[in-house]
Amino acid sequence: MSKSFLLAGLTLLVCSLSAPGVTRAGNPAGKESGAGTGVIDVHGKEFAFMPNKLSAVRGHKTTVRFTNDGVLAHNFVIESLGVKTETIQPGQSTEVSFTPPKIGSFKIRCLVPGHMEAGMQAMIVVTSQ
Ligand SMILES: [Cu+2]
Repeated sequence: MSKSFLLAGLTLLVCSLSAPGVTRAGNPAGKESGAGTGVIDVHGKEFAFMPNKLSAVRGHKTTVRFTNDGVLAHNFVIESLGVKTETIQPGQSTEVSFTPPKIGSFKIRCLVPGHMEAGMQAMIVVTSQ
């Protein structure tokens, strides 16, 4: 008698456990559309970029929105891809758009003298899809 009672309890447990999973699967996070918009938010300060590893897709237009969270002027440069923002002051933002023509890993730097050497560098990985 206790065995069938346990079985019923287990069945109930399994049903209640699987139900939320079904709900989640039917409701994909609609806000997570980074791949579609191609806009990457990058923040810079002394002396780092955040995030310090970006990704992009070859042949797909990518926009970087660079915000200066620091107390010095900074810029965002990917020399290998010909990408360069203006040097912006603390609290400012700027955007740069580009379409990576090749796959690979490319260095991102701040070209204000001394900043890259102090650690203000990052990477962008361009993949084929
Ligand atoms: Cu800098």
